[in-house]
Amino acid sequence: MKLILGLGSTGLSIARFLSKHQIAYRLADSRIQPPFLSDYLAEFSGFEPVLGDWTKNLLTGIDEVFISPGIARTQAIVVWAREKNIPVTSDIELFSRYAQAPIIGITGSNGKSTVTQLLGEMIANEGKQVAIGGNIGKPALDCLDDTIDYYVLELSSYQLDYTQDLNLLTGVVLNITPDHLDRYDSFSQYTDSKLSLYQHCQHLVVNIDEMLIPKKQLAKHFGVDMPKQPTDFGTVTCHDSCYFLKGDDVLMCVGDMQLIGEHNITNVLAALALGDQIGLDADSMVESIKAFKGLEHRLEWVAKKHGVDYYNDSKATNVASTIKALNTLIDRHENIVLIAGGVAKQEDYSQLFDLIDKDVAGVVLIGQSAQALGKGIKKSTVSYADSMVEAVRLAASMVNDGVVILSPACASFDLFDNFEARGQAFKQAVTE
Ligand code: UMA
Ligand code: ADP
Repeated sequence: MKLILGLGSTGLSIARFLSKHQIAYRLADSRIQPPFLSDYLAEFSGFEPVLGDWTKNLLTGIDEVFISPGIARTQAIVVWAREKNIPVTSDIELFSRYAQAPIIGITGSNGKSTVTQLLGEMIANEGKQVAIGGNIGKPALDCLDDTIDYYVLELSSYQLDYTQDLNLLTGVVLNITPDHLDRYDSFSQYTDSKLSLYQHCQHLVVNIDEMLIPKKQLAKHFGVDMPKQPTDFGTVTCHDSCYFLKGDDVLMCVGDMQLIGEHNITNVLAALALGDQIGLDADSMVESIKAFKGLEHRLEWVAKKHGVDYYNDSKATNVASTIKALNTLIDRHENIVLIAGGVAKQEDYSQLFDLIDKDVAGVVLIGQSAQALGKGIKKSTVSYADSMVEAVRLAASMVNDGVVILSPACASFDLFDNFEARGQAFKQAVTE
């Protein structure tokens, strides 16, 4: 019998899959009211999950544990399973055992969802059936379908940690900057987790600008410079305009894409390199890039009100992503007010504080880390707010023309269910 741990979207997808294949399972969640309980009971009435604290008895008669990514490796149940030599496996590995079409894997600290979505749109633009899933939201097992030509999976380090076997046609580690350090013993352990993606790839796609990502022979490379090989992707600047290149061939002007920010140049290069690796046509990929508006909650322009542009970057849950967002706007606007805060993730915020003091006129801080973050900011004006509505009102009062951006550099779950709810609250406060 299998044991499913966690009744979130992953646990529910595993239960669906095992039921469909008539594989017996037990399902357990350490919470009494897990988030997907009512969905599960509506679909599987009569199969009561085990709710509440986990004991060793849960492992009796179990030959494999399928675990949700949110459950840490240090949890006693994981340790007990390993002591009993019971494999602990991710939904991603289970998915890979059954997927018939090639799988492309995308990981990294930031930019995963953007690249996953853009590559998916490139594949669809060639008339192929594509399923996009994994950490981006739709569990991989819910994507399984015999009509699919390609699967594009966003993979988190949590998912990779429980994946021993995965058959990826190609994949990329976009970048590695500190994140989730509450879950890892060290940054180096987190780095190893991200890099483990390459163990599973037949063909590697590598960002040559990233110091922490080892250069690989026989890989397809991309980076913000002239490509060294005819099959690599890069950029060139000529007469003040920047162009995407494959080898020496100009593909398109960077200014013709709708995405803004240097980080998105890298994201587009990654999607181009992956698309090329699986044989997509360059002209068709260029069409997709030009049409791509970006995802909600990622440097998303919301509205202009009384001369002030409002941006929602709620998905910026770590320091690196907020720095990228600020640098993008600093290049374009004089006055910037930042709304930040939430649950800080044991990161070093000093680089962000320096940038704020240098180039950000004012900051409004929210959430449980607000006071701690406020102590690090020395020159910019700092205000504190108890709600998003108050934060937006305060931010608006601090700027006449310029920009207000929500880019929290923190997780959302102190005040909101998730980053989407936080972004929606911001947009609602702006538009109302
Ligand atoms: N649970 C326990 N005991 C614990 C911890 C959790 O029983 O000690 C239970 C919870 O009660 C809950 C379930 O486990 O019922 C939740 O599982 P989960 O946290 O793994 O969440 P899922 O709903 O299965 O969503 C997961 C990913 N969540 C995490 O990795 C935390 C989703 O990524 C992903 O979209 C989904 O699988 C589908 O693949 C979210 C995320 O925040 C967006 N990811 C992190 C990130 O992007 O930074 C890694
Ligand atoms: P992920 O899925 O890895 O969280 P997203 O594409 O959802 O990545 O973007 C998350 C946040 O990171 C957004 O705030 C976005 O503006 C920022 N971001 C996107 N791409 C990059 C990148 N390559 N480097 C740094 N920050 C990025």
